[in-house]
Amino acid sequence: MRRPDRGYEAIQGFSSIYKCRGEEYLETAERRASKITYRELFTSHPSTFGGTQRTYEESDYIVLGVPFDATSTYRVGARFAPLAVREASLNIETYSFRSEVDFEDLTIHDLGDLHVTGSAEETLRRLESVVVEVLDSRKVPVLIGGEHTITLGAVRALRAACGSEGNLTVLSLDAHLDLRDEYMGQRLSHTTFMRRINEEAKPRIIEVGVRAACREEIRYAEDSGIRIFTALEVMRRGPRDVAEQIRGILKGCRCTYLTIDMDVLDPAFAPAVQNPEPDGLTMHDLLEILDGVCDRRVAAFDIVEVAPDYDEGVTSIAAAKIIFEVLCRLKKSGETDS
Ligand SMILES: [Mn+2]
Repeated sequence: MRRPDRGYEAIQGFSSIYKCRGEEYLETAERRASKITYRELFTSHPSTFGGTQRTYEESDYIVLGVPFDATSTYRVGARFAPLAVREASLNIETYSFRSEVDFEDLTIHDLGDLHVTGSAEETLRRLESVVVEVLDSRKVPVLIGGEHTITLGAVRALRAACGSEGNLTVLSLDAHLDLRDEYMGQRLSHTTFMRRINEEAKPRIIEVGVRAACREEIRYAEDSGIRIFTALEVMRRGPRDVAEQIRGILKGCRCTYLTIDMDVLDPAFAPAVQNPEPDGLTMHDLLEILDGVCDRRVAAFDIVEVAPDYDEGVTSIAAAKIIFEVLCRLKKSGETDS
C-alpha cells in the first residue's frame, strides 16, 4: 500500500510509530487522517532488521543475511546468525548517544537472506551479483553473516565500484589474520579469504584487534604491507589513539570496506562466535574505534561469525547494537562531512 503523502510507506513503519508513542498515537489527527488499519499498527514482521522496513528505492542502507558456514572448522552455526541478529535488533533501543542519531530515522530495507549453497565459490558468486546491484543503485550494503569467507564476495563486488587500484581499503576488526595460503587442503575458507582478497583486489588492508596468527601469516602480512594493530596495542594505547592512527592511514583512500568479525571482542562480551579467542577488545574499545574511523567513505560493511547456538542472547544483541552504531555514525557523517 503506497502512501506517498506520508513519510512511512511501509506497513512496519506504522507499527514502529505505535511502539514508540503508544496509546496517545491512536487519538492523533495524524493517525485519523492516514486511515491506518489495526493490522498495520499492531503487527510487524519478526524477521526484518530494526523493524522499520522501507521500500528498496527510498532506502540508503540495504540489509542482506548471508547464512553460510560451510567451511567452518571449529564451532559451526553462523548460518543461524542473520535471524538471531534480526530478532535481537527488534528488542534494543534505537537512539545512539555516540552519534546523536536515532536509528529509526534511517531509511533501511531488509532484502532477506541470500540463497546460499554448499559451494563457497557459488555462494560468493551469488553474493557478489547481489552486492553489485545494491552498489549500482548507490546504496550501502549491510551484510549479516555467516562465516567470514563471505567478505571475499563483497570485496569482489566493491572492487569494480571503487575504480582504479589503490582506492579501496579493507578495514578488518578481527582476532585472526585469516592470511593462510591454505588450510587443511582448502584454498578458499574462513582462514584464507583475506589472503585471497589481497591477491585479487590488492586493496590497502588494515587488521585491528589481532591476537591469533601463525608465523606464516605474520611474515606474509609484513611482506605485503598489511597494517596490523594488535588487541594488546589497542588496550595499551587506548582506542581513540589507535583510531586516530587508522584515520591517518585512510588518508587518500576513496572507498572503505568495513568488516567486523565478532571474535574481535573478548569472549566475555561475545561468547557465541565460531572461533573464540581470549584477551580481546571490550565493547567500549570496539565502538570507540568504529566511531573514530567510520565516515562516508564506508561503501559497504559486514558483521560475521556469530554462532547463536552458543549464545544466551548477548552476542546477537551486541552484533545488532554494533550495526545500529555503525549505521547511525555513517548517517551522521553523511550529514556533517565536507
Ligand atoms: Mn576471526
